[in-house]
Amino acid sequence: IQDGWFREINSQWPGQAMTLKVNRILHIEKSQYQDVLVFESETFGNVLVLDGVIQCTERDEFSYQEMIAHLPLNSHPNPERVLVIGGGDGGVVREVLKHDSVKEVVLCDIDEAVVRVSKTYLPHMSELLSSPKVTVFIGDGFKFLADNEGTYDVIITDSSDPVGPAESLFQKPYFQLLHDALTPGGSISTQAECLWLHLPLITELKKMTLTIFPKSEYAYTTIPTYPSGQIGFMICSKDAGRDLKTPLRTLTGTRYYNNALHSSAFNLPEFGRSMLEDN
Ligand code: AAT
Repeated sequence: IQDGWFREINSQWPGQAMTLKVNRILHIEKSQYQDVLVFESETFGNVLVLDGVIQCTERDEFSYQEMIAHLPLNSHPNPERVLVIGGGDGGVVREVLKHDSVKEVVLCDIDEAVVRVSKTYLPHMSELLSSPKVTVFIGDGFKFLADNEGTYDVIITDSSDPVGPAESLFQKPYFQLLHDALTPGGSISTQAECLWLHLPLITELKKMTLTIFPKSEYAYTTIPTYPSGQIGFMICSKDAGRDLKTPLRTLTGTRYYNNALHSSAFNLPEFGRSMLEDN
């Protein structure tokens, strides 16, 4: 933070940086895993930053949390048990609970500090972490999966970028664990970065996931405070016949997601489509 502005300078997006005006700093801490910062911004509400990277703001978080959750859930015929890896702010759990079929949600974030500060400074995201349907587990998602085979209908990986504690969550052994932790016909979604910045990474993710899952697609959302204003997800299913692009139910209470957008989120601009589909 310099002269009252936070700048997101990082080698993962060289030569550019989102800048937000700071009203006041609410919390600074060095946790066991990362630098944790929460500030009140002038126009985006409270902002959570880990290792200098924006994780969410109160104003635009819904576009990411809704899409990463509803794309896999609303294309699954009957999601009952759901696991969220990362996402300690609770925003994705809030979205998962909008599905009436869901009986149980487990959240596994590596860092208790994220859950703790979110309960204080991001109440609209964290409030449903106390729901009787929700269990919060603090630990590494990679290890958690290895202990829970054949258990979940949908697993959502709401993870930070592949530099830091989330590095392993972008690699093949993790996707094999995800596959094995699903029930038959289960689906996953994972945070899969930005078309404008990370096309080689996304291309690799698509190729790698197709060696494990019969179905794998990249879909995206728009969001002002993530790098380049766009972020996507790998959506994969164990069921070769699953149509991931067609929503099966109509949800109420969303602000970004709707059924038309569900299908169109898979339509990529030509520079992305040709890399991902023609290779
Ligand atoms: N919904 C907010 C968006 C996030 S949060 C990412 C979360 O992943 C953090 O709370 C972090 O503590 C957690 N995390 C990181 N590594 C692991 C791990 N190995 N196991 C479990 N949880 C982990 C993502 C923001 C994306 C930013 C885009 N630039």
